[in-house]
Amino acid sequence: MTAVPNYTNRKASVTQNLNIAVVGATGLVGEAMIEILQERNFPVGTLHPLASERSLGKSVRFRGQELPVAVLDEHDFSDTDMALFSAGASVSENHAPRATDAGCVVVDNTSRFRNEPDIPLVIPEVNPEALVRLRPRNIIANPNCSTIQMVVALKPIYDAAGIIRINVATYQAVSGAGRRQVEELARQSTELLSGRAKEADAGAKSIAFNAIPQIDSFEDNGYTREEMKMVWETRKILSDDQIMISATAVRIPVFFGHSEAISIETREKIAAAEVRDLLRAAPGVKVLDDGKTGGFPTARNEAAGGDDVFVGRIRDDLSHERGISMWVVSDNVRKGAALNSIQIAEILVRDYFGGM
Ligand code: NAP
Ligand code: 3JN
Repeated sequence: MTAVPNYTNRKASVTQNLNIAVVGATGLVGEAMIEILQERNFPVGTLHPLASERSLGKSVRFRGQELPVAVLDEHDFSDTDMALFSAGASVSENHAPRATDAGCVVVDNTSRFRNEPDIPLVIPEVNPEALVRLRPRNIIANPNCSTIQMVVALKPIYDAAGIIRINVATYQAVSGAGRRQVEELARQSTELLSGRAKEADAGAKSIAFNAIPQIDSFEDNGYTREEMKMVWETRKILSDDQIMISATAVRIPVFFGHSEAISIETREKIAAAEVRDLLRAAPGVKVLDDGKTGGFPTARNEAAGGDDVFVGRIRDDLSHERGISMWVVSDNVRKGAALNSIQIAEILVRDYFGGM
């Protein structure tokens, strides 16, 4: 991993614990963030779980205590050292600047700031050095889940052989769209299996037993925003405006774990066996590639609930002499969102707040 320089202007010293706000604490991502803060023994002083008025009366469990969820609109960030935002882009738009104005550092899991040139967009295994640009905004953006697992798997190949072109099809779990969509898949599946399904409205697509080639809204170029996020974000993270990327993002009836079929064209010829060796040594990556029945990773069996990006089915692309194809799966809520944000926070604690 690239060393990250120390920062000046530290707000707190890490002999003391940090006061952390989780914005969107009752959501799938916020809930995973709180679990991971506990799992990784993050130096939390006070945890502020924040959500909307809808969550008043709810609580979250942290280190054996029930903490009441408070309303974001009413939270004063002046005593909060770091805020992990995961409540949608418009919430970040309205409240992240309010948090940074109060002296808080924001790790933002939404798309709101990802494409702004003075905001670092960080995957800790890939470009931790981008954190030197933390100032003056004090906001770090967490990439989209589909981008994160793809770039973690491709970075070692990019460094070794160069990558000119990426073609990717995603198979994305419903948890990527939030708690309500997880419940909707369960509801539709139960209705269909018990013969109680109603006809879908004209034009509406069911998620149970289906595959839907639209995630997020359509852009003018015929791609969806989810697909274009993969293009914009990969270029920014790799600092490479020339890399060509074409994505097809598909929602499938899986609860947790995104899968991706990726084909790349490298600058230099690299053999599948070499790629396997590179990826076996790569941070955050596990290779499971036995070339036989079941010798590959899947979302449900390997990825869900874990921290790694799994890679399998690594092979020479028969359609290009400098082509490699592979299958990549990871837990979209953990490495794709919550875990990546907390890994960023851990670097900030070590290099910005001065400890850990
Ligand atoms: P979710 O399960 O639907 O949860 C949404 C959370 O946001 C809830 O805690 C909700 O609280 C809170 N919230 C919504 N509106 C709010 C408001 N006006 N003020 C305060 N809190 C508000 O969704 P999720 O899966 O956790 O995802 C949340 C966000 O994370 C997404 O919108 C997206 O921006 C980001 N995300 C990023 C990735 C990624 O690829 N990096 C992946 C998934 C999600 P209430 O119930 O009280 O409204
Ligand atoms: O659909 C998925 O699998 C990933 C979704 C991510 C997402 C969902 C709602 C809003 C995002 C994101 O992180 O790009 C956003 C958003 O912040 O725009």
